[in-house]
Amino acid sequence: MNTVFVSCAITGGMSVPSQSPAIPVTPDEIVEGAVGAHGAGAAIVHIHVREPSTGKPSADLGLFREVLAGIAERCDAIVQPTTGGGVGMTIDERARVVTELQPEMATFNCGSFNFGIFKVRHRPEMAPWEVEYLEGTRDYVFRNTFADMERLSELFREAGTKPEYEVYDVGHLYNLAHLADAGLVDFPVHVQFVLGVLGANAATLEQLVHMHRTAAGLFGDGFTWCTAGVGYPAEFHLAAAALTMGGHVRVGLEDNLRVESGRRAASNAELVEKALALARLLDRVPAQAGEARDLLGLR
Ligand code: KMH
Ligand code: ZN
Repeated sequence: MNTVFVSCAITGGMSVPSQSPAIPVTPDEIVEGAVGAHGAGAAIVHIHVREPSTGKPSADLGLFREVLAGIAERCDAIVQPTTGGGVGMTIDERARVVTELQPEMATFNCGSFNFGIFKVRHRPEMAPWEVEYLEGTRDYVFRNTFADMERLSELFREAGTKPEYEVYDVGHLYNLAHLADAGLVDFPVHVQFVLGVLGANAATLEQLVHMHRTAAGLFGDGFTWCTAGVGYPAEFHLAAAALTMGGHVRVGLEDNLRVESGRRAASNAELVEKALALARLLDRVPAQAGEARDLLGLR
């Protein structure tokens, strides 16, 4: 309970690179960002990939292969690719990273919902595709139907990959309970409370407590959990709440670009350092990747 791991979401799929020069784009930059985050104390690195020439979010298996191998060569972090993908990707494209590369862990999204990033400020330096990508989310549903989730559950099991269940709203916990009732879930589960997405639940203490209480009612002590607050200061407010309540913490440029209210983060490592400083102030003991593997029951 006193040990805490920090996960770092390195680049993301629901942002465009002109939002910050710190967002890693090429495989080398993503590997560098992950190794830096791990060096700063992150036990898990959460990975999306982008087309190297444009920075557009991608689900290309070759890019995932290159990035996962590059990180594994240089550090011991738990490498957790996404199956969330980005706008316009099918569930089969999104799942291939699990079926083909069999990572020890990957994300598993627990419901369909609107996922709007159109309120991101348009900057003059944005390429036309970036503005189009942001604006396109006015009409975007992040699709994770029951059929998708049932299929994905089987694929995770076949691959021996542990899901990190991403819940963005309280109903997603009931979807997960439904999958458990159908025998598609192995306990203990690891749940990520992702709060602050436009289209899902808010990044407030009240909603975190409500969702945590709901999870405890559904799963008893059969779950570990983490928070990912989207935006600033949500990322660090939820981190502080999780540290206080016994949860784990995710930070990273996927979710938030600022390290202080008036200052953009220069790297993922800087966000990890701030999360770990908070952890130490609150007497939580940071876990290395090996201890996080034990906590999560990874192979
Ligand atoms: N993009 C985040 C809001 C995933 O990659 O599967 C949620 C996320 C999910 O990280
Ligand atoms: Zn992600």
